[in-house]
Amino acid sequence: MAGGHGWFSLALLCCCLVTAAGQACPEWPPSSSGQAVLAAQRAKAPLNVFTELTLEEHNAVFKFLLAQKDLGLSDLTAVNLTVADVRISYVHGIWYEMPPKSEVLAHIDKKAAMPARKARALLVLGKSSPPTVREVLVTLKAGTDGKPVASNLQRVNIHSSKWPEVPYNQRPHGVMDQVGQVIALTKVYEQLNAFIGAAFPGYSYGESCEPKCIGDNYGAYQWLSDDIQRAIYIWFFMPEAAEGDGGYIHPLPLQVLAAGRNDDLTSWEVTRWWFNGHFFDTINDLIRAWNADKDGMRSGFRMLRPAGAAKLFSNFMQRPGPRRGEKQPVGPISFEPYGRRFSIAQGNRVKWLGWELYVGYLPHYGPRYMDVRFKGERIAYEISMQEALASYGASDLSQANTVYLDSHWGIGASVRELVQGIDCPMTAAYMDAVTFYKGSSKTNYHKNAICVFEHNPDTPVLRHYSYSYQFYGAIPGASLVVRMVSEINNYDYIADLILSNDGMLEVKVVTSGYVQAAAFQNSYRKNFGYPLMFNISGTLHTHVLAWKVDLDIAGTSNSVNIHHMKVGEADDGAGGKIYINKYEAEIAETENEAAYQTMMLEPKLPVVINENKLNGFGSPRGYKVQLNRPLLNLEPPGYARSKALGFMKYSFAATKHKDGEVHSSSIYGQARLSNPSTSLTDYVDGEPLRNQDVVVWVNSGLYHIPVAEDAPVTTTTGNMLGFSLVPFNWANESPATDMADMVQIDTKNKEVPAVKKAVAALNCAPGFADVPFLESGFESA
Ligand SMILES: [Cu+2]
Repeated sequence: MAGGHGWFSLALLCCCLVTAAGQACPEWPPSSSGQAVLAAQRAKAPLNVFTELTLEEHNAVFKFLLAQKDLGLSDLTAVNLTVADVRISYVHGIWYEMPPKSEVLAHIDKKAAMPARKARALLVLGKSSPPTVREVLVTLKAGTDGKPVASNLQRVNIHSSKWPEVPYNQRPHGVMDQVGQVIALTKVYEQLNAFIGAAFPGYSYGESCEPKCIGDNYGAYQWLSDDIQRAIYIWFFMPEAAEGDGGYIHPLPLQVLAAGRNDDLTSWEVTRWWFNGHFFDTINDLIRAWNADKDGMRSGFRMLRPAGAAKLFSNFMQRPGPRRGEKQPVGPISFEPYGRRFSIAQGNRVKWLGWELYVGYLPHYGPRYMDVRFKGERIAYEISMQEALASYGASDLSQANTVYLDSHWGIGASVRELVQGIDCPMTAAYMDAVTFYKGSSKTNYHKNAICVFEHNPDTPVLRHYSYSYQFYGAIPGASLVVRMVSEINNYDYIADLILSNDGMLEVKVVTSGYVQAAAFQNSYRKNFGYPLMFNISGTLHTHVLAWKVDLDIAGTSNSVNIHHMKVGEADDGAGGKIYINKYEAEIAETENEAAYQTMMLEPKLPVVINENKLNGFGSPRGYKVQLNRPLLNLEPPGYARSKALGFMKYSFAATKHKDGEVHSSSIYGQARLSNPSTSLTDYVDGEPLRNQDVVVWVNSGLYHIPVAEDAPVTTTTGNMLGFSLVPFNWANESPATDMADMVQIDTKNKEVPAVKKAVAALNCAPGFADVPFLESGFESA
């Protein structure tokens, strides 16, 4: 945000000088309406090799797939699904198939023709024999009318030749799973409704439940055994006082497991019950125990509900009473005195102060940024999100078994329109996203789902005020943010790519939204979480975000130079021994030497370098990979459910680029945690890494212990995950030194032209005319 006092006060002394020199105020440009400007640009932009599939391309692929009669695909929007449709065949997802890196580089660096545009589609083939899940490629070309036409269906492996297809019951969660859930609950409806009426007087469940209804919601699902290949954990909630989506924190102490023993939906049934700390195999067992008041489960049960003003706790609405900041309801806002300093060309290519990159996304994995360049040189070929994990701890049935791999649920497909001025500053420009995912059988057009804006960090990026009052020099900080926000049901992930004017790049994700809550039990205080309200609690969960960073430092021949932090010895000047810190820099010879997790006990600073390209002082040019919050998986090695969590086995891993090693996690892990089609652990297999095309895999996470302040929704402050890429002998000095807004003042020359230029606009900004530059003056003491 603009408007830090230090910056403006600094500006205004100079601005008086500027005024004395007779400079006029700039003419303010019209307010930036990125959407209005860019919508026209986007419509005209020709496709480039990094353009994600357009609306028309998605629709062309879908139409082409439906026309392949041998696939027997149905358009789910045109079918009235019945139980008999358990084996329906449909398109679950469509996305752009990025061509192999070698083809892309030949095109963008050596002017080879643009590789053929292809789409990848995920097909759930319930009708085929045996039923299966398949991925196919489709080629896209412009038809005679210029509109895209799809052709040439190719079957492709899902990950490697080990995974030509995926077992049908490992398919992504789809509408038929919800049908199974309804069938299971319908079988026990009478008893369940009777129990709900007894345990929660006045409430009922099902179609004629009005006016006091109990709702149900499904959480994670799992492949439990070869016998039970689809199982969904369901929890019940009370939707009262839940305006603003607050049902997530009104759970009842009632949960069930609904499971299908084979792919016959009519076989689905509730196989396990949990009520307020007690487990049962059948509803009749539960009712019998309730009636007999076993272990005091009826006489000791009190369901306290919030009343009056307390009802607001789950309700994300404005509170009554005095409010802070009421007289000044808007804080500092961004202002671009000379107009926008960034541009978006070709619909997806962002340029700003020497930075250039292509913005994209995948419907499952989320944001991906391609061909990231600084001062004309490629820094990274690809920076992309790979996974967002939320894994819960609790002693109940549903929370304990909740492991979400959000790529499965669609990180990129869960974006929404961003709210101007709140989600992004008023100066932001917007880009749309188009996705086809989650078996929706339609292309979803997410307007203004990506925003781009310049941000004033209000801290100089370089700064020195001489001790002897002789000199002041500073370069204002400046950063460009590309932002996408995904709402994965209850949770919100705000994902930023942040570029700085000194060549640093940061990836940052903050979280908000509702916690997934459970019935609070006193034992939870010590292990799983604190009450949000009476008998409601969130439970401990781990968030882990994983990324792929394909760095290209001065070309694709790179190595990983690991600075191992050590203790050494030195002389104290009097013949005594002192201990000092030192590093031992070692270039990793193999992938295994560049994959590790012991960040705290054996500190390491990994740098991706080009051994053959030196800076002016003989150091290999490089970028440091700074892990901002790495997190380890505490589950015991070999634990079956950890197999799908391979992306968090290492805090840092570097592998040789391979076209077949595209992602560190798999959308097919969720449905069977013990058998993912992709795992980072498979990539670290001892290959030589020196002078290779290095790809880095990092994660960042936090332990979220829910507390009262998580209501109504989790705060973004403090919940930051990410990593940074920092120039490390990449240049000969700070790359920020060529910024035009450098401010330089010395006692001999107070009016250097750079000062005038940088501060003229600030002088003209309303409200700052009388703010002195330095109250004590800039004189020798
Ligand atoms: Cu959380």
